[in-house]
Order: sequence, then C-alpha cells, then structure tokens
Amino acid sequence: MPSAGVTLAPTDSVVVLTGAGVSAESGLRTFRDGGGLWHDHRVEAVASPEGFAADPALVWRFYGERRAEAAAARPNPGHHALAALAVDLGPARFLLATQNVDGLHEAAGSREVAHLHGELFVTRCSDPDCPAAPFRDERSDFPSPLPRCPCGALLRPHVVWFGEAPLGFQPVKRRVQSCDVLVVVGSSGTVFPAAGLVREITLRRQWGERARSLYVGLEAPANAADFDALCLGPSGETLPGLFEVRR
Ligand code: BV8
Repeated sequence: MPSAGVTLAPTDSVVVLTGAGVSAESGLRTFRDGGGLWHDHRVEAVASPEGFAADPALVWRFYGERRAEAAAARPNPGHHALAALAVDLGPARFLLATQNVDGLHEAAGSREVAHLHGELFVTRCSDPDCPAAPFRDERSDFPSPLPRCPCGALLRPHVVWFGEAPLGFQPVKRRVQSCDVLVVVGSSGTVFPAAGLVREITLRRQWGERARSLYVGLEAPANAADFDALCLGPSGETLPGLFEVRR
C-alpha cells in the first residue's frame, strides 16, 4: 500500500473525517490505544443509554473528567492544518466531519464541523420528547443532586452513545458520495457507521469513478484494506505538509 500526499486539482472537493487520534498530540487520550479511555472504563457503563439509566452519576463523572481534560488541551498542528485547508478550499469544496467531541477543531478555527458523535461541552435533556434545546455547558463537576431540566428529567451530555443514531450522518454520507477525495485521520476504523464511510469511495471506484481515499494515522486501521493509500505517522506532523492545492 503506497504512502502518499494529496495533490488537489482546482475543482477537487475533499471530505475529512477525524477520530480521536487527531487529538492525541494535544494530550487527549484515545479510546482503544494503550492507556486509552476504554482501558479504564467499561464502554457500556459510561457510553450507552443503559449505562446512563443505571448510574447517571458515573456517566457524569466520566464526561466531567473529559471536559476538564479537554478544557486544558490546545489544538495541535494537525487541527490547524485542517482549518487552513478549509479556508483554502472554501465550504463548497471542503467538509470536516469528526467523531471527536473535544471541540479542538473549532479551537483551531474550523467552522461548520459535522459532529457525528455530538459535543462534549453541550448538555441536553435526557427526555427525547422534551422541547428544550441542547445548550453550551462548561461544568465539569457534578455533585449530587445531578442537574435536571426544568421539565424534571435528568440532563445528559449531548454525545452519541452506542446504540444511538449518529448526528447528521446522512448529509455527511452524501458529501462522501460526491467528493473527489476522502481523508480519514486518526481513527481505528472500528465504530460504525463512521468507519463504513470509506466504503462509499471503494464502491464508487468499482463503478469507474475517480474518487480516492487516504488514511492518515499512527498505524493501519482495522479498515485499512478499503483505503487507496496510507500516510502513517502522527497527524500533528503529517497533516501540515500533506495537501498540495493546485490553482
Ligand atoms: C449506531 C461517544 C444505529 C462520545 C462513541 C457489530 C458490528 C458493527 C457495528 C456494531 C456492532 N454492534 C453494534 C454496532 C454499532 C456500534 C459500533 O460500531 N460498535 C463497534 C464498537 C462494534 N455503533 C453504534 O452504536 C453507533 N450507532 O450504530 O446506531 C442506529 C441508526 C439509526 C437509528 C438508531 C440507531 C454509535 C457510535 C458512536 C458511539 N459513541 N463515543 C464520546 O464519548 O466520545 S464511540 C467512540 O469511538 C468515539 O466517538 C470515537 O470517536 C469513536 C471511534 O474511535 P476512534 O476515534 O477511532 O478512536 P480509537 O481510540 O478507536 O482509535 C484512535 C486511532 O488514532 C488509532 O487508530 C491510533 O492508531 C490513532 N492515533 C493515535 N495517536 C495518533 C493517531 N493517529 C494520528 N496521530 C496520532 N498522534
């Protein structure tokens, strides 16, 4: 599998999908690497609706800790490189979708980020029928009693747990189905449906389209076989020089 940079023709459109690896050099833990979040926490206990129902205090401790860590983190050169590419290409030719909830893409200047798995610093009512809107929330400490919505239901983090539908997935999938280049950065390729997006490019190539895909990350992901090329290395080092935008 060749390793490659990305030369963009003047009309090429790009979709970038990021995972936890893009924030690793900002000091935030990934999920499945050594020492990752899933090594210290049972996924079903802290990232599922059933876990929240069983022990909402545990879930708020988990997300409160992550809010404190993310609040102290700063974007790295990888985040900044993607924000710069967005300005270079413009919204018609560039979409950034992320599985991350840490807010570091926005901190680097990215706008219009598609948060497939929600946002850490946003809280919402846990009652799906409640009309109250999700709201910005910097709190990282959750003593008893846990916060409640005026409707009486518990508040919850505005993140997508296992078994819940990702947010805004179809519009992102449609952009992947029409883009020229899909670049996935720092994701182990194990969580669906996000991990399946690269297969849209594979299918288009099988139908004779010229779309192409690139994985950028520390090591080959579980879905490496679906990518046209791999660019292995820390994304904070590889992203800044990766894209050549032809005029
Ligand atoms: C859904 C919450 C349906 C927010 C997360 C069996 C088979 C297939 C699928 C399933 C199955 N059983 C169940 C499913 C579905 C399930 C799933 O995929 N499970 C997997 C584990 C088998 N998916 C779901 O439940 C999804 N929902 O399917 O809904 C539906 C549809 C319609 C209507 C109703 C229902 C929901 C998935 C979202 C779950 N929420 N997190 C939070 O707490 O953050 S998942 C969690 O994993 C995060 O969101 C994270 O972003 C995501 C993916 O992880 P990665 O980002 O890839 O991170 P990871 O640690 O795994 O990898 C890091 C990578 O970085 C590594 O490869 C490493 O090499 C690299 N790296 C490290 N350092 C660097 C680096 N790269 C570059 N530079 C570095 N310096």
